[in-house]
Amino acid sequence: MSKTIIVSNRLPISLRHRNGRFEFKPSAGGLATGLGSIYKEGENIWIGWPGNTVDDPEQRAEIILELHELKMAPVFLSKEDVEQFYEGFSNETLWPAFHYFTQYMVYNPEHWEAYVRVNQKFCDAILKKAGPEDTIWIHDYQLLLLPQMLREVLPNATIAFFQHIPFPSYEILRMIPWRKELLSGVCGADLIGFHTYDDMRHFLSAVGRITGLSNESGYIQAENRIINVDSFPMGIDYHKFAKQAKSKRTLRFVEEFGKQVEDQKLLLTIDRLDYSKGIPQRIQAFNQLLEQHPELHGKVSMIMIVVPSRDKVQSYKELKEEIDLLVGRINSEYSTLNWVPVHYFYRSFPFEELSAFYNMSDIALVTPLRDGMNLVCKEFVASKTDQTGVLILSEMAGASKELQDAILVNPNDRQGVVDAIYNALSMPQTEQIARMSSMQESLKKYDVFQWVKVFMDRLDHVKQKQEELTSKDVDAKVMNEIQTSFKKAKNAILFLDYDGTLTGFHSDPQKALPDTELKEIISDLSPKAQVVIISGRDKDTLGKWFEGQDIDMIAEHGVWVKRKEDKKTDWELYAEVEDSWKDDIRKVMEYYVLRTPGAFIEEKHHSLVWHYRKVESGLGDLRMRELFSHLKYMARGYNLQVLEGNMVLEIKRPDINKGRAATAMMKGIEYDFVLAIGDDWTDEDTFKAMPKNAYSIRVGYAYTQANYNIKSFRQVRQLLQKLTS
Ligand code: GDG
Repeated sequence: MSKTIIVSNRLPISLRHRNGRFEFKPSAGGLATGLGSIYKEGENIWIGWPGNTVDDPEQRAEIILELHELKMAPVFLSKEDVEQFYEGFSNETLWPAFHYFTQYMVYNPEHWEAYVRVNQKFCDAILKKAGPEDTIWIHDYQLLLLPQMLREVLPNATIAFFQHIPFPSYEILRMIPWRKELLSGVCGADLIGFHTYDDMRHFLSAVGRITGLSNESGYIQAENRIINVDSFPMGIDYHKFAKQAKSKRTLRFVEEFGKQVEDQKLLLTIDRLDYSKGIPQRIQAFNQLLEQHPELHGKVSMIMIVVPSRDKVQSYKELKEEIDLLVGRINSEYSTLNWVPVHYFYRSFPFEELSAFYNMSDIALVTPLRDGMNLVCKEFVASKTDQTGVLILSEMAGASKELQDAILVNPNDRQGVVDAIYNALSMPQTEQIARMSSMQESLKKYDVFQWVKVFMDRLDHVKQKQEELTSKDVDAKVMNEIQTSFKKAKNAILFLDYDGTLTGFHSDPQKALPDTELKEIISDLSPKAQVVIISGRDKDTLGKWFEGQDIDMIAEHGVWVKRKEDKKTDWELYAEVEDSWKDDIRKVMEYYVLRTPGAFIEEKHHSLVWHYRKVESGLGDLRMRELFSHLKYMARGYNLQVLEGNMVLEIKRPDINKGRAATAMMKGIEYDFVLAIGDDWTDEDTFKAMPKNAYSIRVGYAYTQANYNIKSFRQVRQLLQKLTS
């Protein structure tokens, strides 16, 4: 039976040295809770680093056994791995880049090498456990290369990836020298998830620009399969927080802490020490509030919990010093004998105490400068069981997309944050309850268990979709069948499209000329079958490229034909063409060329084509859409058809197409073998026109009228070589 393997940099436990021995401390994090329903089932397992270095082989063996009992398997990292892969590339290159802190980015090739090496270590550890049919769900930015590493060894495995931190705009990503490797690494997955739509859209745009893989509605068309990219906002274990907030233990802490702060209004902030969390800016906003509102002195204080993190990294050390200084300054300026403005804790608290802080605080001030999701704000809302309290939330946190009933602030707008705190302090209770209950409803519904379920369902859906598309794959069996049938045939005809079918695309269309291999394939085939090159290209180009070959050619989607028997005669017009419409349309197209550097017009006998392959990605699509609607409007008057192709927009008469030309070519002749291969919508007309017994094949994995799909032009060449082998 197939199993599910969860993979993350850290296992949901921490391994600690104590008195020469090791002990495990389980993590109660949101992810561990949500995924508990998966990895604890059946043969499933969680693979990751236990969080400490272990060099002694005996100790390692002992740890493996103990973790096995907990349904986990360790990936051991050396001290150097931790420094270069984790602290280095992950936290000094990817983390700052993905949170838009480019000033902290380190570009160190040794760190990159370690990143590749450690991703490979994870891959090896997984391969020891994984079978070809297993599902592997990889988490987060430390393991971006892993999906593709696994895909290469397990081509049919179900691989999913979820990124917990933001995905930045292409402009930031492209600063990383290894951006292409990183993106190709993630694209080894079948499903790629982010917290928000913005992250997903940034990812798709970067993939398009850097790897050249295009997408439609979140589906990336990779060479041999589709990949789905979607947003899955992560929830929390709502009931755990709601229940804990009402528990006796927590209420006892609430009472105890309450005595110390008396009837002051409390502002709560909880973060891991990180520059992305905007901690200094928050202290400054609180300082400004006290400056502007002396009437609040002694009546409001801030509980600030900062959980130690990454304190070996220089930028984190500096941040810690800055926070210490700011807290010192505000407290020394405003404190009285019975009031301290900021209660600052640089440590973490047990869950019951954390819950007490959530429960007793009037306001949660969650103002990261950038945050993938942020669970603290959700935990605060779930813990407010009497529905009073106000959440102030940064627009830069993924959670702000869901929690629209919070007071949303721009963390860089200090006065805006000050005003938000002031408004929160004076918000009527009825409004607090209305906002809080609405947020609670949503968090209850989309909790972490729902998040896991929706993600897993989506993964099934992608696999099914892939299967539908590959069920028509030209595999070895189909290849043999086509070969046998070809060998038996007495009168065979092959309709072969050119660009994307017999050869790849080139940024300059005139440079995509046939190479020696292709010419040989055609020469080998032509004595044994009627070979028809059926293309949208103009007749002069086709004529020049296939000069001397014993083949038929149909150019411009069926406007022109050149038969092999009349080698000397010129091209024959296959369709009468009326082209008085061209002047008006050309003028419009020229206007769009002037506005779009890189665009150009190609004039064919029966059509005009607007090319945007060389236009800056994004701008090309935008202009094409504009031109499309413009031309569509004009096309009605002339009875023309506007069609979107591969980086082109073509306007032509609707009754001229490849299907019509192919039918005319076969008229009155009995063929006992018919094969048609093409890669885009213009070839769909050919496929539709084929007789029942024909083999029709579409290159790529798009939905098609053809009987089969084939991976790429390379496989087309293999198939054609096989016919004559
Ligand atoms: C990454 C992304 C995304 C904090 N202090 C204590 C404590 N915590 C717990 C909180 C919360 C968790 O730590 C922090 O979660 P966040 O979501 O805020 O932040 P990251 O750790 O940076 O997580 C983030 C997340 O992944 C999930 O996808 O939301 O954007 O950066 O659960 O409760 N827990 C205890 N004591 C503390 O003192 N027990």
